[in-house]
Amino acid sequence: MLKFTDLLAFPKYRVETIHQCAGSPLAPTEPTRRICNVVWGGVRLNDLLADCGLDSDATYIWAKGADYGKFDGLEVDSYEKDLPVERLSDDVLVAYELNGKPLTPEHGFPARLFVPGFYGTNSVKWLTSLRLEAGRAGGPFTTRWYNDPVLDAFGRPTGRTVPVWEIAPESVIVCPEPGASLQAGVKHDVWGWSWADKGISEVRVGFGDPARWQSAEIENKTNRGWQRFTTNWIPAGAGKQIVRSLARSFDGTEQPASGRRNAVHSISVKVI
Ligand SMILES: Nc1nc2c(c(=O)[nH]1)N[C@H]1C(S)=C(S)[C@@H](COP(=O)(O)O)O[C@H]1N2
Ligand SMILES: [Mo]
Repeated sequence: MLKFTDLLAFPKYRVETIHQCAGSPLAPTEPTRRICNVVWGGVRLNDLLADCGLDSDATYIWAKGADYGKFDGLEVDSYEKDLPVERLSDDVLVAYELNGKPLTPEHGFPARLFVPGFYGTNSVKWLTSLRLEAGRAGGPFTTRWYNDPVLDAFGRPTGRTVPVWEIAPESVIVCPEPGASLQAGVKHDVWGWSWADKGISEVRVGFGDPARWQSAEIENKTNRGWQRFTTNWIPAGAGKQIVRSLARSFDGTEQPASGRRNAVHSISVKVI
């Protein structure tokens, strides 16, 4: 049993990281692009486990939050997720600060789990218990929801599922804004953010024909945060044009064109 003041007695660490919602577990393929880049402060889960001793049979850490209620017609007595022990590293926190300030109630006060690079659903707020277990947690948030269908090379379901853990490669164009008017024949800056649990190895930015999409410059990954990409574009010809960005992560995974939560995003601009 740990009190909040006991947590504060451990060394405090900060981790800058992306924080992304995977979207509704009832619509697992729908893109949400609910993403931010923030700094969490708190205690290393590794330090807490070293203090209590890691059971060698443990393969998962079950984390429970204080909230309960009805979701999709099912009465649930607590929000519970599980984290594979292999994911443990010094960046996994029991966080009590967000951007240098105490957590607010909606973000998990007094303390929450935070797993950088994993979708937000895994970072249990209003943390009440952590347990070392030899298998996966049996509640609906780990068995019924948050398990994605695995597709084959043709995009057909294989019947297998994979837990919603690592954040897949994704990118959004920030500039130009959707609907912007751009002058033809003039060089325009184009930039945006890209991110993936594994880090981004390439972002291609597309104007029209995919064969002519160009590689953007990508900021180096120095932490678990998102990476800025930059390029430029001299539009030719007047009219509506679609601009797209496509990110690839270091494990070779690319954003799909459609049908997944990390599908390519496009914006429409007006060339004048
Ligand atoms: N206890 C608890 N923790 C939770 C949730 C929840 O419903 N209950 N939602 C999860 C989901 S789906 C997301 S995306 C993040 C959102 O964290 P934020 O509100 O700090 O952005 O919290 C996660 N942790
Ligand atoms: Mo979420």
